Amino acid sequence: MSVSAPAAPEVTQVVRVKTAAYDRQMLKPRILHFGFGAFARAFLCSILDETLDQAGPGEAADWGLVAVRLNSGAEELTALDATDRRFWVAAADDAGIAARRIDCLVATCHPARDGLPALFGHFVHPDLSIISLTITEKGYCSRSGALDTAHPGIVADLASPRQPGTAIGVIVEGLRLRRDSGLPGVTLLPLDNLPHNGAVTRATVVSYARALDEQLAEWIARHCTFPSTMVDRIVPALDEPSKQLLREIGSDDINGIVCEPFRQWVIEDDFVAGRPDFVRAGAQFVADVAPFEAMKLRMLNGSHSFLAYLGALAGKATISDCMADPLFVAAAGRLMMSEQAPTLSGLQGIDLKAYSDELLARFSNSRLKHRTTQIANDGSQKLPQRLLVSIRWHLEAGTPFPLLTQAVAGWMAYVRGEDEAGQAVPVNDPLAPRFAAIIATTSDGPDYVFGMLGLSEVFPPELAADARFRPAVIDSYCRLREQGVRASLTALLS
Ligand code: CS2
Repeated sequence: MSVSAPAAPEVTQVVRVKTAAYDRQMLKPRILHFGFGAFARAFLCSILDETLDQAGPGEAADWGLVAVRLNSGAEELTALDATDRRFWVAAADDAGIAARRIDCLVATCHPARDGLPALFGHFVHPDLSIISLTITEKGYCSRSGALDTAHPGIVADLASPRQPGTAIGVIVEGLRLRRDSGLPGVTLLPLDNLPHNGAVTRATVVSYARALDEQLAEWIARHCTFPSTMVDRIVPALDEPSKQLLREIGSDDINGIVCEPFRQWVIEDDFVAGRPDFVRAGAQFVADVAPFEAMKLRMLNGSHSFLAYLGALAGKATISDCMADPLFVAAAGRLMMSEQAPTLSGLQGIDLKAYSDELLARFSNSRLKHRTTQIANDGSQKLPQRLLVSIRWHLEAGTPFPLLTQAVAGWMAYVRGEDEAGQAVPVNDPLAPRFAAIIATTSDGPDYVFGMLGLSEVFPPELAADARFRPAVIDSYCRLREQGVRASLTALLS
């Protein structure tokens, strides 16, 4: 089956359509990507494809990508194979749509479909240079930046390292085979919203390897690199609203992805086996990504989580629905400028007010149906770097942080599984069974908040016990439950 180009839509809007100019026959399996979901397609693949298009004369445009998924989604990879591994990325906003056909995929692989040996075959390919990751926060099996040795997936993989199930276990076994084949090291390139994601990847991979084989750990540490990156593009899951938009522009591509036009990639230039010149597609190489990561995680992702929990509780289905409500716009703007921006440093030349205004405009993009309940997923993995790090900053500085507290209280209310109208909301989180146990054994109020603060994976004990933080969360939570989201936000903004 081929992928047909979007046709001109009936509605009045600008639609631009582009297909790759480079020679697909030249592609080699140089990038092995884990976690091939919507974000990888709309971010890494679109940047890679544009980079390949702009290769200079005589330069080999050979950076093909192998798409891997380890858990769900084997059928999505099979659907990609059926379109010759081509798919459309439609960058949409209220001004129009720019669609590009992506050609850079050279293979797909899922161990449940193809077998583990097929996956490990990609590790021992001499052309492999980069292993990139969009495995979400929980995929790193880390706790406070180090390998979580009690993680059930890690425990299982360490007991049976030749049959791994986690990304960390698969990568280490794959690198072992690579080393044993006498091949050189590779770059491990994380693209997930974790602070110091390169260092976290290094820590988890090397510690896991060390638990099995000290020499392998040494080899990885010496021969592989782990650049940190800050990634940014809003890409809703490929669900019905995205498919509807694709149909509106005449695309019948079942693999097509809708995202926003904005894209930002800031990368540490530490690649051990070469890299595409991503600068050609707008990426920025810097010596230290940390200030950019902190800015994006706190300003964008922090307010995303704030809007997701409080918005979902108030019955708002999407982020743009939140932005249609002046109360939520004001609250998100205040959170960014009064409570997140002051915590940032090392960002010479960046105007944080302009950044915050741009974020509010991006959130307002009504073409993206970015569900609040999607962003609400995995809060236990997201709160520390999006909200709690800033709360700790304010506690040290002695400054107020009412909206950050409100977001934490909103999360606690959300994971009870119902919005304010009593409608069920999905609670997808690795700690969901723990939430359920706390809900079952506490009364709804301060008792429940105490229980939730006892989740040491989320709240470091000294934060949970802090004499300013603990009563503030209890107050916020109780007000939220008694008066609702609107009244609580109105009171905080007055
Ligand atoms: C979102 C992010 O789902 C979430 O948690 O906050 O996926 C967000 O859309 C991206 O980080 C934007 O770059």
